[in-house]
Amino acid sequence: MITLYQFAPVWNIPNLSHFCVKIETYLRMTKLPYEIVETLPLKAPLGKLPYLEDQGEKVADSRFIISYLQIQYGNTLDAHLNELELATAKAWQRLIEEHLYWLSMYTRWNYSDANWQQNKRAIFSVLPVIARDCVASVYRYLIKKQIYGQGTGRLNEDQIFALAAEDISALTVFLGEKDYFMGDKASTIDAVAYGFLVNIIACPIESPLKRYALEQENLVAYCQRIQSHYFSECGDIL
Ligand SMILES: N[C@@H](CCC(=O)N[C@@H](CS)C(=O)NCC(=O)O)C(=O)O
Repeated sequence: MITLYQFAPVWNIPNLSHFCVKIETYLRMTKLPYEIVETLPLKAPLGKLPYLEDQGEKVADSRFIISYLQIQYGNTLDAHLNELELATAKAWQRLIEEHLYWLSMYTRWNYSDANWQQNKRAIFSVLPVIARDCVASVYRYLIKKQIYGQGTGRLNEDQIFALAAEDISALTVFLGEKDYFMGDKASTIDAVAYGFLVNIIACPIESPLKRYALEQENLVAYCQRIQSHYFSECGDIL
């Protein structure tokens, strides 16, 4: 049995981690049976979640988790895509995971005290009260260092939210009237896009990024469609 290690669920979305939702969505889209172990990144092989255990092997990093699952169980989800479509999907994946992700991270860890309190409660409430504040402060320091190192943390808010609007607009235009990113059938890029968009649109982290994304009716409907289909237990996204 595949075991997926991820954060405990909070809010009305599958997980507060964009990358964890990506993997759980992929598992549901491919109908692979799995069980979940709730944990924190401290114990993960690369210090990050998600990671997965299967047949005695630990696989870390969502990109390598999907490669592993494709090799072990077949790449049925993307079988209908041609080379150009696969290349296009890969470029979107990188925009979402390597750019939009950091803008979203900024809204959780840097942007406002209200957001930080939400984020802190969501992640660290699983810890004993005595350790919670201290671990949360250390983590906040480390994650803000990552956001600064990646570059987003060096920009001002106007610049950050201008970049966010560019990413969201690009996604809105590309999705257009389609049901899924690459057409009328779900593929791996939809596990990615849903994982990240639902973590912007449907969680209580307020910012111009969320407000702008909520204005894009097709993206909101897309998240609702995927959530209703694959995560009906989470209810409606809004
Ligand atoms: N490239 C990794 C990124 C995973 C990642 O950044 N996970 C975050 C949660 S969304 C994490 O565990 N961060 C903890 C840390 O950086 O200390 C992947 O694709 O899995």
